[in-house]
Amino acid sequence: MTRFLTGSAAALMLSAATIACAGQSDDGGRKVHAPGNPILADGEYYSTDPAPFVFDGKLWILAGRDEAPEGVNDFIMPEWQLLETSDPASGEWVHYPAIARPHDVFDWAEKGRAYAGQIVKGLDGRLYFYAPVMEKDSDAKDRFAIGVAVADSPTGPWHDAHPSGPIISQRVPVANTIQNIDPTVLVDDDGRVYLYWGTFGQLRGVELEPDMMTPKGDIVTVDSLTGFFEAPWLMKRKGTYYMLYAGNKAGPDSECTPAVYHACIAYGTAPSPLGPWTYRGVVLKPVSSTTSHPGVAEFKGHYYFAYHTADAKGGGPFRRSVAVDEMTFDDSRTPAAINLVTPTKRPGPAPEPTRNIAPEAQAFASNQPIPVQYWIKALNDRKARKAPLPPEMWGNWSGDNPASEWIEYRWEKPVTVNGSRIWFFADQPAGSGIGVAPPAQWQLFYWDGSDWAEILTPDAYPGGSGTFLDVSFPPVKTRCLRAVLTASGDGKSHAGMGVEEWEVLTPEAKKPGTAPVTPMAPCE
Ligand code: FUB
Repeated sequence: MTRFLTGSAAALMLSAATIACAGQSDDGGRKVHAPGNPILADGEYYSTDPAPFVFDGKLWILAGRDEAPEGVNDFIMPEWQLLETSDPASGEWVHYPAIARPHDVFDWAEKGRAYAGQIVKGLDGRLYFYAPVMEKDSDAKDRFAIGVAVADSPTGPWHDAHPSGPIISQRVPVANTIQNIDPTVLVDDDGRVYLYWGTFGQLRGVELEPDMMTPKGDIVTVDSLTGFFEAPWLMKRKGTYYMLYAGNKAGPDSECTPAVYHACIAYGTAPSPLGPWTYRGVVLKPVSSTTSHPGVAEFKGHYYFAYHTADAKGGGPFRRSVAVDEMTFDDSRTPAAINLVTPTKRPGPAPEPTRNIAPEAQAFASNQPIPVQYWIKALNDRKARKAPLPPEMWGNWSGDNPASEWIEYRWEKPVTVNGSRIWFFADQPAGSGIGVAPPAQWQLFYWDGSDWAEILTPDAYPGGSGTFLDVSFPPVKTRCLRAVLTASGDGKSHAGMGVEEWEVLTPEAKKPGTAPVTPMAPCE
């Protein structure tokens, strides 16, 4: 959102950025000043799965709340919360924590798992909240189900509008085997109501009766939206229906993401609410959290695109935070195309000088194409995690692993370096011939202008995993640096190898830079 600010306003806000400006609003919310994304950034409240809507002349965002302790890889989500503003560009928001909890609203639901919901204004003028929750007494293999609550104000009180149970589950309205979450609802201009939902590549849609909760007609299965993974968002503009969604068509040439477990936001269009749907392209590139989740609302002549990232203090894949940026359309195309959204961030403190110049290089590896569960850019993303998810590292496990592999950095111009730190991932002990184990050995080589030359260190290259392993050496000047990794094993079978982070150090610390975008030529 910083791109909405004038220079002087941005400067003023920058000086205030480190001060948490929270007071009390008239109706009990907490006033929050957000000089950019994410809106809640101090790590006190994480916010996730945004679903924006307009009510009473204000822009509201329904959000879940991530509460996973650090290092826990699970969606610990006890409740829903709201953000409200009269002007997103002002950075002035009101935050309403804990507006609803699954077991408080739905007698048939258990505590926790307050996943991605949506609030829409019904045909009777009341607000309807479509909430994925877990059924507590169900023999379904997957107990996720979609309930509907009703209220007259976004902050509630919310009551179960369908007390007999969920409107969608593995048992109702027809037996199914999918995970029934991520509902999105559109009330069309003609008063008809449509619900879509789904995850893990399964997208379903159905019309609802004017009561906003009774399914009407057949359920449609959508399989024409390329790479659909989850998080559908249904909207309509100028007669065209748009479906935004989290997609993960992984592979080296994917315009979405090269790694599974990362998602872009993609979209398709349809001439009518239940399809047929045509894939149209990418709206948002992968963000810093492994999941991505879209929501859009038109407010005062602008379209606002809400999503979540891991950019708040202490953030991560299970500690996500809501961000908002403007979304625009290219009306010269038919149907109008959604322009790629440029994510913006709040101003941060000036980066500390560093000796690590790996982030200024492009990373390559000998195992091209990299298996889609890994991500080469994780090598120099400045993040080493105690409990990484698969895409948060480079790796080579394939079931038939080679005896050695290399990873390489290429810089635009020669650099002088005299140290390096590497963090290996392992799920097997040293010496293993299966799984992912610390390499039996690793060694650095630099391109000396005509060949790869070994880097000799005064001490042996240290072994291990789950922590940085440091080496220092007399300075060398080079454009390309390689780490050659020898796999552990018994000579017949080799373990795979994984690297979470690989730093390369210059003699003196300096202001951090970024990697060039155009592909770096090899050293030869
Ligand atoms: O927040 C839990 C799940 O993560 C949502 O249901 C998905 O859309 C993803 O954002």
